Amino acid sequence: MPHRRITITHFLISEQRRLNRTGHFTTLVNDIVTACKMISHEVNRGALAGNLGLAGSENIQGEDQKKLDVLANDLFMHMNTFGGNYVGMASEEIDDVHVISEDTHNDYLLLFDPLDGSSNIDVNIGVGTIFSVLRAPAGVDEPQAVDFLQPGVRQVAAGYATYGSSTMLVMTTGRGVNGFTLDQNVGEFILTHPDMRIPAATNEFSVNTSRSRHWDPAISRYVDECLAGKEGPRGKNFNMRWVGSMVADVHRILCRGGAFLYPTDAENEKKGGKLRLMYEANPMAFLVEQAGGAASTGRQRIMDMQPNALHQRCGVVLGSSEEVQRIEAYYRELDGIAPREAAE
Ligand code: AHM
Ligand code: MG
Repeated sequence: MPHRRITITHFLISEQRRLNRTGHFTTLVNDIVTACKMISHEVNRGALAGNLGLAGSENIQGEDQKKLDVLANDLFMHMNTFGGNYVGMASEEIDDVHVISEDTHNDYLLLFDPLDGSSNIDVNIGVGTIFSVLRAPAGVDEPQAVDFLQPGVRQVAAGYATYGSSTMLVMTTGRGVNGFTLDQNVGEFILTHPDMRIPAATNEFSVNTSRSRHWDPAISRYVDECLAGKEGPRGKNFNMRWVGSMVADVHRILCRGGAFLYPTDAENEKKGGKLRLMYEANPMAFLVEQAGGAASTGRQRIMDMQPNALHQRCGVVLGSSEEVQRIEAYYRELDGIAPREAAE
C-alpha cells in the first residue's frame, strides 16, 4: 500500500529511536542520499545533457576521468560538506584528503568512489557510487591521510547507490543490510529490500576471464572447477556473470548470491591489485559480511587489513561464504599452510 511505504528517512529515524541515538547520523545519511539522487539524475540524462565522454583529465592513479566522474565527485563533495558532519573526505578521484574547515559538530570521515564502473558510462550499463564512513580520531579537526588509514572493521556505515534499471541505495550501519529503491515521481528512496541476505552456497561466479593467463593457480583451479560443471569435482553446473561495474556485480550477489573475484594476479600485483581498498573493497566487504557473506583477499579478511595508503589496492574475493572459504583454502594449499580446521 503506497501510504504505508517506509522512506529511507523514516527508516533511519526508527533505527535512531530504537537505539536511543541523536539525529546526527540521520542527517549525515540524508546528505549522502541527496547526493546520490543528484548523481542518478545526471547519469540518467546522459547524452541529453552532454554528460558522456572524457573530461580531458587524469586522476591520481593515471586513469582518464570521464565527465561524469568529475561531475559526480563534485556533487558528492559539495552535498556532503554543507551538513557539517565531516572533518574530511577522501575520494578515488582526488589526489589528497579534502579537509573541511567549517567549525561544526563534525565527527566523521567520508571516503567514496563517486562513480564506480566508469568504463560502462558511455555504453549505458549500470554504474554506481560507493561510500564508507569512519569516525575521525579524537581531537583531529584537520585530518591527514594517516587519519583515514583505519581498517575496515572500524567503518560505522557503508553502502552504495546503483544507477541501473532502477536507482537503488543499499546500506549498512552494522545491523544488517537494507535496500531502498528511488521512486522517481516522489523523489524518495523507499525500503524495498529489507534485511538482504547472501546464501552461503551458490552456483554463480563473477570474474573477468580475459585476465586468466595472469591468475594464481588458486584462482585458476577455482574457475576451472566451476567451468567443469556437473562432470567436474564440484558436481554441479555454474553460471557466470561479469558486468564490469563492481556495484552492479555486488548488488546481484546481495540479491541472489554468488562469488565475485578480482584477485591480485601476475600483471596487477605490483600495484597491489585492481580495486581500491578504502573506496571499494572495504565498504563492499562491510555490506557483504553484514548480509551473511564473506570478503577476503584470498589470503586475509579484507576488513582486517591495516591500510598503508589512501589509494591502496587489494585483491577481492567476496560473496557466498562457502565459495570464499573454498578459495581461501586453495590459497592456503598453494602457500603450503595447513587447512584451517587443522591449523586452529
Ligand atoms: P573504476 O572505479 O575506475 O570504475 O574501476 C573499478 C571497476 C569495478 O567497478 C569493476 O569491478 C572493475 O573495475 C572492472 O575491471 P575490468 O575492466 O578489468 O573488468
Ligand atoms: Mg570504482
